[in-house]
Amino acid sequence: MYTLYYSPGSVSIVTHMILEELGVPFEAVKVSLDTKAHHEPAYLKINPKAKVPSLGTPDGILTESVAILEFLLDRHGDGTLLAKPGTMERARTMERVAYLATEVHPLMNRYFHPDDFAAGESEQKAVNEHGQRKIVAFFEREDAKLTGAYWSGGSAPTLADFYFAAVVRWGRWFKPKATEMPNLRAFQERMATRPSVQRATAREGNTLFS
Ligand SMILES: N[C@@H](CCC(=O)N[C@@H](CS)C(=O)NCC(=O)O)C(=O)O
Repeated sequence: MYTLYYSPGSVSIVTHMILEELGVPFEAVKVSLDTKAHHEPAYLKINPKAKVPSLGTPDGILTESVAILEFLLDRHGDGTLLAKPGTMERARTMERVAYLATEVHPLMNRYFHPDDFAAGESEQKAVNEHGQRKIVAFFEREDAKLTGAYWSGGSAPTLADFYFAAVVRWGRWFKPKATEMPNLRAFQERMATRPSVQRATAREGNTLFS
């Protein structure tokens, strides 16, 4: 039995969707970033980095989305969401996941947390505005490229598509909204039909569009 520590709509939604997709038993524990629950002593004992997600496992707590996702899929997956180690197919999925996790997620922080990048108010405003331009350019490139059903080009989504759905969801904050770019909207609608996505988002009280 696993325990997922999540905050609605944050990057923990990726692990949440994958747990549902795998159909493994887990308990979902809300750690709301809005109420700063991630800074409470009880949670800091679970994850001293004060971030979500964290995953409680029979062998201890695991943090960092990429490590958690790889662990869950290696242990419970059938190779569809993440191919076997040593295959180029897996390397391509992980290449994409690494890009989203280490380049795109931090880029979003320029918009959501400009105070992490500059001290003064006007500098923060500049970080936020420049961040927005880069984020919109990213989504426009992605919209132009995503002409097939999924990023992988296959007929079924991989881990990279679940991660990307979380990123596109954040893209609704920008102008133009990523969720209204034609190919990204079609992708998001496709992902939203999956029962796993519906269960995870319903528990979090949101959707892939809200
Ligand atoms: N490297 C971590 C980053 C996790 C992360 O940044 N989570 C955000 C939510 S999207 C968080 O917990 N933020 C709380 C804070 O920074 O105060 C991962 O990929 O799991």
